[in-house]
Amino acid sequence: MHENKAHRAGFVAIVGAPNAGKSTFLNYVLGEKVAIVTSKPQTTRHRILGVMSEDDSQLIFWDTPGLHAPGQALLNREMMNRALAALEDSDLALWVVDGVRRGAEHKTALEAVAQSKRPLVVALNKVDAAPDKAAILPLIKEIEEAVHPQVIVPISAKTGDGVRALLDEIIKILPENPPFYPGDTLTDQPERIIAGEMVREAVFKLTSQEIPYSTAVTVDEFKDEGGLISIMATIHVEKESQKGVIIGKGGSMLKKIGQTARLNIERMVGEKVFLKLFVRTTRDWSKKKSTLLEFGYGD
Ligand SMILES: Nc1nc2c(ncn2[C@@H]2O[C@H](COP(=O)(O)OP(=O)(O)OP(=O)(O)O)[C@@H](O)[C@H]2O)c(=O)[nH]1
Ligand SMILES: [Mg+2]
Repeated sequence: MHENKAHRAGFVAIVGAPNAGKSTFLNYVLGEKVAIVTSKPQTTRHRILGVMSEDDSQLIFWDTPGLHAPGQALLNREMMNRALAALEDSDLALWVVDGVRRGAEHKTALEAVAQSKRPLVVALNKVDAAPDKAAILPLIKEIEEAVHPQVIVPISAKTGDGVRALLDEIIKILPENPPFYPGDTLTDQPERIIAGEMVREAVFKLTSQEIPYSTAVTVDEFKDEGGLISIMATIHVEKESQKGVIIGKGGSMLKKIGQTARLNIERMVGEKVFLKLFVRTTRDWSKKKSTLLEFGYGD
């Protein structure tokens, strides 16, 4: 720590519509994959803490589920509650906006950040994919007029473009505080939980329609056997017919899911992994408080 410069630290809630790139942003700033990322909306289901420590600052991020109109499903209401609670618990709201494509949820997100009393910073994401850079100027103006953020920074969470400038703007706003976490803290997610998430990510990437949204993963065993991590996990679906889709013809889909997840888990733990997957029908798990709790989606 430099003696002549105050140390700043605080909690930053990363909020925004589903698929805006919130988890991609968190992984980029941490330099590690702690949150799963897919091209499908509503990938993130709970809040994930990520800590970035520098000499004079500590940014404590909450990655959150995408803000959306939750409808009837209990899981989706829990997801919205997670995101709004993170906003509530933060010193600053970082609203991640998809700079290329905005769906109906853009308005839901806008309303939530407009209601929040936290200082607001906007990251206009995916500028690497914007076909016409000039087209983002009207969007910047629109957001400025609607929510009066302290600053709007165009970024690419994928390439890292603009991210340093964004972090510096955030640090300027954070209160003077000593660090809240030891400098080597990265996340509150144990490897065991991230491993389960990586199985869920593989399901999201390899299946379609309602299947990803009907899936939850529990890790039944996570054992370090000296040079080999042995993991047993269960993929829960809501209906018997979905079980067949996850298993696939002659077990081919389950095999693909397992291979995809295993490679990611091995990258994370830096060791060989043995991954055994089971598939189980837990009828209507996303609609019942008890199973949501059991699968880690409740309070
Ligand atoms: N081209 C481009 N794609 C991006 C960028 N950031 C994220 N993406 C892609 O956008 C998709 C969604 O990214 P996520 O990080 O999962 O988005 P999210 O906001 O966490 O989504 P939810 O968890 O569903 O709310 C993925 O396919 C990412 O690869 C970016 O800066 N540029
Ligand atoms: Mg996410």
